[in-house]
Amino acid sequence: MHALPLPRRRTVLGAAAAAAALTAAGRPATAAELPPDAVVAAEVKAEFLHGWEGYKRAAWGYDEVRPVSGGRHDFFAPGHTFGLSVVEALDTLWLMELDEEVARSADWIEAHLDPVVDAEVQVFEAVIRLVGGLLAGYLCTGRPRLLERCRELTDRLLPAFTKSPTGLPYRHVNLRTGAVSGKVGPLAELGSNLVEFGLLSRLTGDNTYWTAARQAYWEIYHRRSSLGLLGTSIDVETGRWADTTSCAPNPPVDSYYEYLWTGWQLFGLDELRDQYRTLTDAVLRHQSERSGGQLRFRQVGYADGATRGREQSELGSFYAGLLAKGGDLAAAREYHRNWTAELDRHPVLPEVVDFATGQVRNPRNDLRPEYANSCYDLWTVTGESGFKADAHRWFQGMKSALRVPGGYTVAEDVTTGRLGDLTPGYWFAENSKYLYLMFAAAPRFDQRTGLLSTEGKLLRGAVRP
Ligand code: DMJ
Repeated sequence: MHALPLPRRRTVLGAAAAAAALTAAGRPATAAELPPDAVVAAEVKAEFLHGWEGYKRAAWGYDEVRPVSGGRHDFFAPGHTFGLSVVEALDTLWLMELDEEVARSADWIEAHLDPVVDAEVQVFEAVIRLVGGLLAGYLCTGRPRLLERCRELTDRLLPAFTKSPTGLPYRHVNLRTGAVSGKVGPLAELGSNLVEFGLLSRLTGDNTYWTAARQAYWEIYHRRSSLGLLGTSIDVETGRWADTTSCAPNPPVDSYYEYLWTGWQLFGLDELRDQYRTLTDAVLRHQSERSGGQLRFRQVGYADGATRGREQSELGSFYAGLLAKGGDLAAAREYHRNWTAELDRHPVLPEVVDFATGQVRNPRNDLRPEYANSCYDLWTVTGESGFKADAHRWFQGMKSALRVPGGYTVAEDVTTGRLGDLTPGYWFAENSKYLYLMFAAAPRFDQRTGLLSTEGKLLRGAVRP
């Protein structure tokens, strides 16, 4: 889903550091052994600031920092910055009550974020990261220009929907010219927009955005097989499946399912809840594979349910939290246990594992937040401190293995400890936020009504001082 370019410079963890990382993640703390909440919350905030200061020092105003070399990375288009990390960090900074940083970031966005730039952007990433980030920033700070920017940007993304014969969005759009490209899109890209577009329509009173996203959802749902399964990708011009494998909950379909549930929570529209239920029942029925109290999901043909693969991506680990929120708590626990067991084997989770053989298929770690996201969701649903212990252990693993003087970085190989050189923008939106909301009595977040997007953006529950 996120084709992160390979870092230019490579760093190898020293043997001692790698061993320390393995030890740190090797033994899970029990809930009773956890340090006091306030101590963990302070540590989480300090680590977030370590990454943030590293970004500010080396790459302020650029999309992403390369924390080892001190370089910068343009995420959307070479030669263009959207200040992605600033937008990603904004609501996290606000929740952590770092108000000087909030003001500095919002000022930068208002002065520099150009939504009309002559650049081709990936619609999905622009929606979940930039549109979502601007919406969250507006909800947190109340600064109207953030909402204006958000609307300007979304208007520039709309041709991806309106130029498509089916209403399913093209993958890319040029923000200045409106030219579209990329006619075969995976479900996560076609369908992770409902929440941001719906919220924008609600805030502006203009239904254009909501109507476009809702049509795309129905276009996908209608194409389910008689088993109730969906394929992986669709040609948006013909409406035909380009790949008929049901690979849920892995990428590149992952957040499509999440948006049905979050959309139902945010807008209370029964059709979203019903679509979620029908599709989730089918995934649980036809893709589940259990052993030793753990649940995994096979890849299957969407029409016949025949097995096509047994790989699982770290990105799919968010699904435990989604299953819990959707009422499938037993399955959620079993699936989460499978990822916790993976953490017994590696200091930080590898990108892809073959669960039939236990082999690592992709040894990278892209500083992803999905396991912590599930810990947070499972904790909010159950109130059980065991999930805080899981999150704490994950945090310590990340800190031990991926912390560098310039912030936090991806790993090229978790089995050898070889590091890369990038702090992805989502690290500022998600990793620390889930931890912070679990351990800090965050006065600016209403835990009862609070709702976050797939990118960890605050959609509801901001308590303004
Ligand atoms: C984030 O951009 C979002 O969580 C998205 O839904 C998929 N995962 C990445 C981070 O791994």
